Amino acid sequence: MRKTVLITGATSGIGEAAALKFAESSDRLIITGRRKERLDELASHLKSNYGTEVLALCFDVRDRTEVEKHLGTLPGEWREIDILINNAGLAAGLSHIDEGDTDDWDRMVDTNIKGLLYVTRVIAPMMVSRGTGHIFNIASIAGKEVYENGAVYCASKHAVDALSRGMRIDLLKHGIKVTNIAPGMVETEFSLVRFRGDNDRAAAVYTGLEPLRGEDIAEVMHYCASLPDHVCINDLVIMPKAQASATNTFRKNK
Ligand code: NDP
Ligand code: 8X3
Repeated sequence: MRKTVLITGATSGIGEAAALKFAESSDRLIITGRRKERLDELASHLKSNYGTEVLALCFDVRDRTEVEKHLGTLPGEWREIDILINNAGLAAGLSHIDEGDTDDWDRMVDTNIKGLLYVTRVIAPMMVSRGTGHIFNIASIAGKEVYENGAVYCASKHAVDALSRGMRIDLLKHGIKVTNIAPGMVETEFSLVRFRGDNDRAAAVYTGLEPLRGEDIAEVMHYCASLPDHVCINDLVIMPKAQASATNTFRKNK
């Protein structure tokens, strides 16, 4: 059956791959992000290649007023959201706690935790009123472990992990599923953003191993969403074969 899927952060990486995957099953998509040009390009690609019905909404998840304005006023059937993928997020910088940039900390906390909360606060009541829904929260292996120089990013993803567990309890009686997704290394724009556009530093993260691709995570989420209504995958850690923990990787030619 055709579903309505809302994906935050669909302009690149995991979110974009999820949009393409769900479009394959003729689902209707609400895609969001800050980069309007990318969003519009993806919307027209989805329409012309998959015949997808798409609503593209350009806003910053950190801005509660904007979130409420765009998602709180969805037209007609678009309010019947079956799947919410809370994906928008980022790491900014990599540094010891005594040297970290407090603006970076604000960006991570405001996007990864507060942005996810603002979106959920608008969409969850719509799901509650229909007595159905499935929320995917994109956490991270950084929400299961901590690593040197990553304290604040790891803390933000531990918060997502806790929110997934809390949401699952609060939404239990409303028939809403919550799936926490905790990927290891996925080659997207993630490292480019973390290292402020430094291509060499970003590429080095994936040198000598085969990382996950956005498509791998999209495939898994699509599988979770396709299971019978009584089945919920609560929590998934998904790693490349060459990665055993946040910091243990096996690289060839090194
Ligand atoms: P990308 O940088 O490729 O994608 C991030 C997406 O989030 C973009 O679409 C970006 O859109 C959006 N986004 C970021 N900040 C905001 C904001 N303030 N408001 C709205 N949208 C925003 O990285 P990934 O695809 O890898 O990241 C997706 C999620 O996966 C993140 O939550 C990340 O933490 C998580 N993750 C990534 C891993 C990896 O190794 N890549 C591993 C584990 C988890 P725009 O810039 O247009 O706003
Ligand atoms: C992204 C993966 O290991 O850089 O969440 O934290 S990691």
